[in-house]
Amino acid sequence: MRFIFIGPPGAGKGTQAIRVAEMLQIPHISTGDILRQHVSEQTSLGQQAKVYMDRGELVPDQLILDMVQYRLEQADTSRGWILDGFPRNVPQAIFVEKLLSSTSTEGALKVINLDAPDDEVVKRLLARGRRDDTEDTIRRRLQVYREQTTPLIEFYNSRQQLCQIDGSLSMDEVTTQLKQAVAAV
Ligand code: B4P
Repeated sequence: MRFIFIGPPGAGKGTQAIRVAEMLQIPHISTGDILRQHVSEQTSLGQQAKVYMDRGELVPDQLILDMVQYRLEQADTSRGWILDGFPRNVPQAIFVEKLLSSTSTEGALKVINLDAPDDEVVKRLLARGRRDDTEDTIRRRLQVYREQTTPLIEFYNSRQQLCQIDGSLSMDEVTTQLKQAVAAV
């Protein structure tokens, strides 16, 4: 069981990925969380990543790809995983595709596109108030999402791996829809 959660910042990827991972008993792997851990521990990666995260930009692929590969090689991933916030651009998606074709893990890849309107996600993120949740940074993250991440919708749709979920509903309503989508895999 392998799932990728994509969608604009604040659509609920992290919120829902935690719930689905617990339900399926597979690890929830959030590149945002791993990066924030590096930032708080002031590792070399964290110090480099922080500059981009504070601006609402994507952290460069050369920093992200090794980090993800290392995480996916851990023993707890043998039954599957949920990738939350990765891939975020086409080169990262091609990296996942190559990684999967070189491993023997069984099971289909399903990509959940959790979408929500800009006004709704801005409202949610301002209420959350994380250090990168200022109005300017949120607007920049939404712009980066439109430019670099939305091409993944067609990338995965053309591979018949995409499932659309309405992230503007309440948290529990979204979870109900996700449970149905996951059961259908
Ligand atoms: P992320 O940590 O992935 O941040 P995000 O997109 O803002 O989080 P998410 O969308 O999961 O938030 P959620 O909806 O759960 O990335 C942060 C930064 O890290 C990026 O800007 C980038 O710099 C870097 N980065 C991460 N991955 C990268 C990659 N692959 N490549 C390069 N750079 C990368 O939660 C939002 C809020 O909404 C919460 O407060 C929640 O309670 C609320 N909420 C959720 N669902 C709701 C609902 N249905 N109704 C009402 N409120 C809801």
